[in-house]
Amino acid sequence: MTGPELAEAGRLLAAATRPVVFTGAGMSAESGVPTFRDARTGLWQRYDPAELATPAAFRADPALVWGWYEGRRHGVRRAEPNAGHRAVAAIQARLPETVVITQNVDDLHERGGAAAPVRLHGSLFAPRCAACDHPAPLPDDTPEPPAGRLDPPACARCAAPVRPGVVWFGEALPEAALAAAVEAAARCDLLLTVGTSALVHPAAEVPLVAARLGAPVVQVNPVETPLDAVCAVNLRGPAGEVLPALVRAAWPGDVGR
Ligand code: BV8
Ligand code: ZN
Repeated sequence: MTGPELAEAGRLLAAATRPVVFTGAGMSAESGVPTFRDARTGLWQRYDPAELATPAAFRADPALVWGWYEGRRHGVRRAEPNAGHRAVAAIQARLPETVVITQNVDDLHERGGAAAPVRLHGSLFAPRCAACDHPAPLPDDTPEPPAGRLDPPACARCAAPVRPGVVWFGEALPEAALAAAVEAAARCDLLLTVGTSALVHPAAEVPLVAARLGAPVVQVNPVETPLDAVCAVNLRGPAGEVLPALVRAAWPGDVGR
């Protein structure tokens, strides 16, 4: 990727001191982690993810939902951070006040070198009791992903089923994470939104907070999204290619360092 858009985005990044990097499933697509829209294979492909990712689905069929999440966790463990994740870490290394805010439940930002992303929708690696919230140990890894339903483990404290540590539709986001995200977006001098369709709320409002307060918003996405209108620059391409090019455009001197 070259051209005036990249040069302009590079200029905005080089001028920033406290950027926000806001990411969605597209950030991990090139690592082989399916985006939310196409996150279902096998038994689960006949279910709408927004249906599966709900407390009601877990109550109705805990083994179906637990199996789905264990399959996703299995996949993420076998995935590697991509050049996009590493570029985000490079931005943070260059600008220590960078705040990474993610909707993703994978751990690829951390494995890509980014420090403490703000997790709006939880993590696949933080199971807890569905009744008493007692943290539960991660089940051992298995050579093969679960082929179908898988009974969730029982809570060590109250024996209720253990659930994935993610935020389901209809559930409130973790207050501290949402507050940190809104605060970072309100004080940022650039917001980079990467690989999100910006359809799920309240997360989708984070880039709008930055735009409303006058910070330039730069979008990285191969296709148009509802955020296009508020963006100073739209970089149409995959994160794993565009983000390294953006870092090179911002800090040409760093190439090869
Ligand atoms: C709540 C964890 C209330 C689980 C997730 C306002 C308006 C309308 C609706 C609502 C509203 N407020 C609330 C709602 C309801 C609902 C909602 O937003 N529904 C939507 C569907 C309309 N929101 C909720 O239910 C939220 N909770 O409101 O609670 C409440 C309040 C107080 C007290 C009690 C209750 C909770 C929402 C969180 C749900 N959990 N994830 C799990 O992962 O299983 S959401 C999940 O879906 C993800 O985390 C993410 O947020 C979303 C998927 O979006 P993306 O990440 O953007 O992925 P997607 O596949 O859509 O798009 C990928 C993009 O990447 C595409 O644009 C593609 O072009 C691009 N791409 C592809 N490849 C690449 C790429 N980009 C770059 N590079 C590439 N290589
Ligand atoms: Zn319990």
